[in-house]
Amino acid sequence: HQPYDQSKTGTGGFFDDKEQKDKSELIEYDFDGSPQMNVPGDWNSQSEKLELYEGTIWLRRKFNAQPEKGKRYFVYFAAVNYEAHVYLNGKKLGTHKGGFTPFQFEVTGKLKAGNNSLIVKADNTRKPDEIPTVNTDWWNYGGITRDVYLAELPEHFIADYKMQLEKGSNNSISFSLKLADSFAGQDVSVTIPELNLKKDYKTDNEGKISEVFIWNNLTLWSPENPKLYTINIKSANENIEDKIGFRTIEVQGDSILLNGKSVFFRGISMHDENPLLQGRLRSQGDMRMMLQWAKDLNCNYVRLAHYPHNEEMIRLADEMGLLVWAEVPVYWTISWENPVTYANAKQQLTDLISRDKNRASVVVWSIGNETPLSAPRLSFMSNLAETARSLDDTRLVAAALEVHREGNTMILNDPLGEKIDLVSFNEYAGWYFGGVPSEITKYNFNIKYNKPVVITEFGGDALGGFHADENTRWSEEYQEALYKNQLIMLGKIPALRGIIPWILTDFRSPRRQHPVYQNFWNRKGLMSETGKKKKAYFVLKNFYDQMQAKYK
Ligand code: ADA
Repeated sequence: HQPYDQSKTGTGGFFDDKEQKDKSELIEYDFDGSPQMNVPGDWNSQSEKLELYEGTIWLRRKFNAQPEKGKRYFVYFAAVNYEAHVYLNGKKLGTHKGGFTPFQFEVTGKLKAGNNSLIVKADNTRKPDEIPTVNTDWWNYGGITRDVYLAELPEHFIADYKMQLEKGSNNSISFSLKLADSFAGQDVSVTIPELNLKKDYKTDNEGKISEVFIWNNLTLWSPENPKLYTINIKSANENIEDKIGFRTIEVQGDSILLNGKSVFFRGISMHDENPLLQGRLRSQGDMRMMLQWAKDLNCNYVRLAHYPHNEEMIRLADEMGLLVWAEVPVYWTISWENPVTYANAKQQLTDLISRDKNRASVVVWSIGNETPLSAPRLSFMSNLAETARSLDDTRLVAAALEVHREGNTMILNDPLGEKIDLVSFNEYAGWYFGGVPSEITKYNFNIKYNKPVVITEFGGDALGGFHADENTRWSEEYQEALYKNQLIMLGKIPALRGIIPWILTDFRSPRRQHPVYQNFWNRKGLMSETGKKKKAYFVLKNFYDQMQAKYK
């Protein structure tokens, strides 16, 4: 059972009901003899033939079930990229759009005793009005990329709960819970054994519980001490165990305060991609590897770009002590004026926040990346910012904003900056503009907002193992010099409170076949796709060691 708030749409996702009506019955083809595919797993990394495939694939799984009377059953998908049409025993359960967020269908009464057949038609065709849209700089891995569960639940099951510190407080814990229906009078107990805390509740007429209580002497969660408390939530027929950390994050002037103390984000970006396999991260081990690489670099912060990563990844970040920037795939130019596109973006943001709201590691909800200043995107983005805030006022809201240049000045006066908590932007001085690395220290900054500055991207491509002088593009020495000079240049920003260079490892990028800059691979990794450290890695690590000492 995954705590996941499905009240927003009834089924937890963005559904295309028309399509659902059109094809409600399925004639089941003979799948026997068809190739096997691992689930979870994208299809591109499982067969050479499918390496660059975008389109439709049908997947079937037969399974046994023994449904019991009085129980409810759900098929839960942690993610299918991009559009999923789901059938159980030939009957359509529904459709979901959005490649990175979870959804579920109730199958109570539809699940048979004995053999069942679950069929998913997954379609990762990119379309202009979708989120993300057609053009992105990452590979569009298709299929059932994350876990699938059959969940057996009691009648009045716990559909959702939230436990965290209230905004600005280090001892006031807000707890809320709701049952899947409005069953009143359900006994629910909450215990935190380590604190000797036990609370007994009864659900109200809406099947809900909501309380704020004071608890002093909590050990707060931080990257240095990622303290998680085991929480048990027990009702008549359910016993949920979770591990929850408590921490505060806020902005004061141009400082970011974590548990009331000024913090510098020693960040790195990563995709949900195992560079060794050139596929989505599948196992917990894969995910641990990526986060451990970030820890080895002495990061306290990861940007999980550019879409929601696996829930398991966020849980690991909680456990391993890494702050998280979580993002929705509002990337580059999308259909700003299409209300359906907006509804989709809003749904993905809502689902992300609903899924990860109990994770202490997540401190920033990012509503998008490099949305062009010239585009009619302000009301779209402002509404997303408001959505994030209204759903969760205990975290920061951010986006990678746009800068423009006048002579040697990078100017940030993007009006979206008014609506969000951090000044974040991507700039590629020394790679896409500005000459060779030694020349970029000429740049100055003119930033309109008195808010903490967290640089969301900088970097340049280097072929691991290619050595030359520091003016030779693609050499490790060029990238190394670029990092050194970026740090000098960015050091001129008084309110600099974090950097998140692009990117931890090289990654597949076959869609963006830029004739000059890249072909199939984006080589801006500090590590190659086999995990070999490039020279720039050590420049950043050294800087992070210094910043760690400075912000002790
Ligand atoms: C953009 C984008 C990134 C990355 C980068 C690059 O800034 O946000 O996804 O691809 O470009 O390497 O060019």
